[in-house]
Amino acid sequence: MMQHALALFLLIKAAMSGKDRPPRMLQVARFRYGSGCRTNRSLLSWPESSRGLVSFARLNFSKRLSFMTPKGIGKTFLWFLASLSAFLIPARVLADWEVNMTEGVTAVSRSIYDLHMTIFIICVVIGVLVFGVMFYSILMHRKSRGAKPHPFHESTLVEILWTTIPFLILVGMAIPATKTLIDIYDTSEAEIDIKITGYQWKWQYEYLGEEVSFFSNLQTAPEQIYNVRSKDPNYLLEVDEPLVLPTGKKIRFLVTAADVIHSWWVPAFAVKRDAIPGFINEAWTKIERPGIYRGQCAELCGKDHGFMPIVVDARTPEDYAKWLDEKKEAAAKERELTTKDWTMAELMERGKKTYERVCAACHQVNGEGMPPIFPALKGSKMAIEKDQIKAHIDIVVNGKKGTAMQAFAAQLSEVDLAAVITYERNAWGNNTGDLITPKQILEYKKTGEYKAADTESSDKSPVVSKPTVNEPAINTHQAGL
Ligand code: HEC
Ligand SMILES: [Cu+2]
Repeated sequence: MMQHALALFLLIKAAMSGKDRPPRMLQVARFRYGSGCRTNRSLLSWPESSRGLVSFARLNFSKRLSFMTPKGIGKTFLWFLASLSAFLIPARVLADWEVNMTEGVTAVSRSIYDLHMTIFIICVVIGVLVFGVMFYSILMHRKSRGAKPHPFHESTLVEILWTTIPFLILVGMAIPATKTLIDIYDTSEAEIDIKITGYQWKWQYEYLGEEVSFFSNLQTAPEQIYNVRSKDPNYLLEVDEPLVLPTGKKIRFLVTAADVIHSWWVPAFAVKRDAIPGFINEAWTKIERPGIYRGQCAELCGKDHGFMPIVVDARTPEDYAKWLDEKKEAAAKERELTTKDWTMAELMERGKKTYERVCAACHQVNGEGMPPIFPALKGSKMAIEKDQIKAHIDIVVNGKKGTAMQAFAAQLSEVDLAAVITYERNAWGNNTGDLITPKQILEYKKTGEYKAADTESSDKSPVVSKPTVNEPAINTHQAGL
């Protein structure tokens, strides 16, 4: 409110600054047409001749354009700029005037901040000195004051001075900068390794050596995005599963991407590292205070680039250990489920949930899709014909390149994959009776082969007996890295 009132006031001022009082107007007219102009005198009295009329019209014209004098233009422009900036700066920024970079919550972020301030102050001092001398010289030694240039040539002293002084300043800036830079890149002796993989449009976090891995998706409701509902304070900065990290431990991030280039950025840690497919970039942090820290993907990565936020939940080492144990337990349970013998009813129940959570956005809850882009699964050949089972598993596990149908191998567990495929083959009247087990999915992921269920197959060698069966899902993913 205040801000708009201010902007309006400034805008009116800008418009008014063009109007001049009448006496000045005449001066302006003289200035523009020359005092030697013959018509000027008759113009000051009432114009009688036609020539006078023309001049009068001219004067009126120039009255309207009086702000076109150099001074008038400058004034109008300045007021206009002022009102424009009042309009453009969001009220929130005016409220808490926060223009500097954040200090952050790590030693590195603080040393980056200090470095930034040091260099900034050096620049300000240099700026004030140089411009001070320059403006002083322009003002005090101007021609109208009778200043005479000093006619000297090639001063060795001056040349040495203006070479060595900047050189010393640069060296003085390079020393703290290099120290900070070396610190930023020193990822040695980390206690915890987290592999971060950027996907269009989500992040995957793997706790290396802990067999814990999960995806972190945007949680902001579409109603907020489409302005149906008012926006939360952390609009577009909320995820379903934050990255949980302990405080006081050196954590190394191994950053990569699965599709295009992303960038993992959390300002409070001063960590911003490009996530590039096929490369692993390193970064590290040591968080001092527990809390929730938010960040974003910082590399334009496609249409939902703004929809893949980062949330870090920093906890005390004890709380972190507890969380990790729970996560591990859940992961172990999940793996046990892979080898369990599933019934049709169990798979259907779980498949329905997975389908509605992951697939329904495109294929719709009723399985009818949105042809022609998102095919219907209800009655689809792939979902009902027996000899298409392998193709069905393949498209869900590996996706289809160049379409929105992505590979779900790394995103869903074997159980979820088996359940969702079973669900698709039996829901919405696709009553095939086909039951796809998690074991078959695991086998398919490893060998690319699909074996029909034990009852139909003569080859009875059970997949379970293979020692590799208990490998966590993340290993199959890592292999593809
Ligand atoms: C982002 C949108 C999207 C999501 C989410 C999605 N799909 Fe798809 N799906 C597609 C598109 C697009 C195709 C068509 C690909 C093509 O051009 O062949 C497709 C094709 C398929 C097909 C082949 C259908 C046929 O008859 O050819 C199956 C099966 C399938 N998806 C299953 C799934 C499952 C299971 C999930 C969830 C785990 C899922 N999809 C999630 C977009 C999606
Ligand atoms: Cu991204």
